[in-house]
Amino acid sequence: MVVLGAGPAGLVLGNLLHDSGIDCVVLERAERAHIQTRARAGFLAANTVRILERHGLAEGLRRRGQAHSTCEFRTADGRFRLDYSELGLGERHTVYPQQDLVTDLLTRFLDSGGRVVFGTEALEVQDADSDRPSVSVREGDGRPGRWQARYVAGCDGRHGAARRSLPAGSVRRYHCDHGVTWLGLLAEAPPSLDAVGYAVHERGFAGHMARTSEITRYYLQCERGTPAEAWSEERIWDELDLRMRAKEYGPLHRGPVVQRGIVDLESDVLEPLRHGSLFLAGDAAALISPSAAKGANLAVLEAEILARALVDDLLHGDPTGLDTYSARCLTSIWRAQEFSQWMIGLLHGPSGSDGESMFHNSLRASRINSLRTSRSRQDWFAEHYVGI
Ligand code: RFL
Repeated sequence: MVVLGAGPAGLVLGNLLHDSGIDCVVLERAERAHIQTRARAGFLAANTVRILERHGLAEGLRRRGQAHSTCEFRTADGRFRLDYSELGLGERHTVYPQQDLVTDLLTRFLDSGGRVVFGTEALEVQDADSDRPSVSVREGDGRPGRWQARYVAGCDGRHGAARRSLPAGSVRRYHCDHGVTWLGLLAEAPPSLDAVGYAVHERGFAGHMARTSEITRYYLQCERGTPAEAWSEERIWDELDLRMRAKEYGPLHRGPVVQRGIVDLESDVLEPLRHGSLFLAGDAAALISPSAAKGANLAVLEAEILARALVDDLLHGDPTGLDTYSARCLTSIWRAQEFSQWMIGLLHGPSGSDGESMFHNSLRASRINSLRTSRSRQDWFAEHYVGI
């Protein structure tokens, strides 16, 4: 078995296959230090934690992860909080930086004898429609190489070789550009709220998400095409203060911005998630905008479903799980996409003052108001916000 990519999807899959006695190798383009420090997600759903626990992969997050269950909305009409552990299914998030999860999964995989080939870029998956697919690679020293296996798992993200290798017409791609851009920031500053903060402001959205007691992620909606470096640190903090309404609700803890990047909010889904002997999981299968923090959670879920299906097929000769893999995952993927789309509509609106823009912004205010006042709306929100 060849697994492309040592992100959450590839490493959960690798661990589960290795634990079951299936020979597998993980090919990773980057070096080990890079993947162990690449900051991305932080909010793990309750079901993700259950999956990781089920397979003995949750030790680190149990020790160092922080339970989290509150979000706060700030708008021109005031602010309100939802404790989602008291709503819906009564579940919480665990805040645990993705790079720590990746480090845990990688350490466990290597310690138990798993094999990761770092610095090796998959170029193309060949003969995926046969039962001897192969992967052509560029090795660390630039030399070409080839790996062959019964199956290949494409866990190499949105721009990886798995997606590129799909023959035209074999898989459909559904795509949506939400027309919204965020400046994503990581600040060396303690969280300013004990909640996820969502600020809806006439100048655009601002978000606050704790990562650790010293690091906080912020988002600022910005013009499409703005270079990340266009904003000085002072302008970033002033704008965050303004949109988060710091004058009314208290100052933000400032600190150096240690990482920044532009995120164009886009989503896509590939259907089906299989082409012959090649299976897609994680961002390679579907990209989901970070508005609802679902991407890493879907990656873990899909990896578990795929691992079970591969074990059934390779060890017990039962291909049913592989045959139904795509349909099973797509149900969860579309559900997450629908919620993520709803969140985008909740948090962003058109900037104009023409009649249509004002109509949509008034609808958005009404949507937030029903979230503030309707218990059934809050239960629905909680179930989808933390569920996967
Ligand atoms: P990854 O993590 O991108 O890992 C893919 C791995 O494949 C390697 N690779 C290759 N290796 C060999 N050959 C090639 N040709 C290769 N091409 C790529 C890469 O180096 C990499 O190591 O994909 P995976 O495993 O599918 O995991 C997906 C998640 O990383 C992603 O969905 C989340 O980070 C999304 N996301 C969030 N998800 C959540 O569930 N909760 C969050 O709070 C959350 N916050 C976020 C996010 C994504 C963000 N970005 C990237 C826009 C916040 C941000 C800012």
